[in-house]
Amino acid sequence: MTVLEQPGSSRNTSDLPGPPPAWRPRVDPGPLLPDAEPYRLLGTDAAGRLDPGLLTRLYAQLVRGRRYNAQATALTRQGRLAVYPSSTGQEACQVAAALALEDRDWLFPSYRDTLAAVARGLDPVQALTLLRGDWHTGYDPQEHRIAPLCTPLATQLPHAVGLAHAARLKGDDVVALAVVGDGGTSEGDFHEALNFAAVWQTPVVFLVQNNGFAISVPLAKQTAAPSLAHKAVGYGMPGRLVDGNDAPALHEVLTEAVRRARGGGGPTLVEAVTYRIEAHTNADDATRYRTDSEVETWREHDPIALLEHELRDRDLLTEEFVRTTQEGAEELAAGLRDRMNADPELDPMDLFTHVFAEQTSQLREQAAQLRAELAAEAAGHPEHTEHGALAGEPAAAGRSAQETRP
Ligand SMILES: Cc1ncc(C[n+]2csc(CCOP(=O)(O)OP(=O)(O)O)c2C)c(N)n1
Repeated sequence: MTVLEQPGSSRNTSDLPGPPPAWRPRVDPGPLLPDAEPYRLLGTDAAGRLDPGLLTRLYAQLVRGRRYNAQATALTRQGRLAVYPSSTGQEACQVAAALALEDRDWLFPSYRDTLAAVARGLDPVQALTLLRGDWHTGYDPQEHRIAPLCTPLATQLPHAVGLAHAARLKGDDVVALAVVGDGGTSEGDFHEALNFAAVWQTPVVFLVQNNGFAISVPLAKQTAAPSLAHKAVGYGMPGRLVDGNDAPALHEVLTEAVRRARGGGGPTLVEAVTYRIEAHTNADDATRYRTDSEVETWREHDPIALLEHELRDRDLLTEEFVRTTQEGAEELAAGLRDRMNADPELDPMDLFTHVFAEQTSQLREQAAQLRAELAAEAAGHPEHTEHGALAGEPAAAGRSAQETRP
């Protein structure tokens, strides 16, 4: 029985002529509906068929990912990283997304998804460059097929759809996978992207990382939908509800969605149910809006522990494997620490490039003023920079050159 045939759907029968038959739904919504419960593999009979190579690969990436998150968070405390939205507890989403893609595909991440970029092979320092406060994205998106990390919520979704649509028009065999948070699903860009993708059967996969919160806003205040995966049905694409801490389950669902998209089957919306173990960023105090006991219940559903259980059951968690995995993770953290502790070489004049293709007269004036200040400082004439201006020029709102420098 499909949803259209359910009892009660005939309650509107009337003797009067109805709308012409052309109104009829063109799609049976039944097959688009997500499972009632998040899809899982670990701890089920189906886990036995999982390839040991995939399981160990996922595990090694999860362990590296957790260490990467811990190191990046530590760098914020040491003043080496301006801000870090940690994906601790969400590593399975990050890793499964990266591993579901082929080299030729594109990843469209948000600010929380630097680990997905690293798991896809990006240099961890390059992945953190923007969050360090630099003016550029830190890597060449074309080279890595990773779009810039998006801070404006959900804007990466129409970008992903546009790229995937263009690729299909050109005959390129490319799929775009875009990652968005639960809060991002309330944005207009989410609606526009999903609607366009479904109408045009664009080869794109939308991964919603439902980590329970949009900063302090819990999911219950974000949406009244039965689940975020249900939103897919309204657009005419399949919705999949998955345990986002079950790395093999999410990897399987995303791989299948990518395959479907590549084969011309159109987009899929995947909701991964997970939890943000850390605060929103280092600038947030999560104790103000959630309890420690809630966090504890999610620690008991930890993605690494879940996978460890399966590996142990199958004698795949050998001492040698655990040791080399941990050593690899420590090596990644040490490299990140060393390289992020080196001062970046900044040219203050970069402030004026990449703003307008053609400079405005005000910016040209300000650039000339800064150039003169820098030259005076380099020549050892601090009196020229004391008021942020050369003699005879207006002071820069009473601030010293030191203060106005990035
Ligand atoms: C268009 C827009 N509106 C508001 C913000 C401010 N903001 C930054 S993060 C955030 C919460 C996002 O939550 P969610 O989408 O669930 O992602 P998460 O941070 O949990 O990964 C908000 C509202 C923004 N960055 N962009």
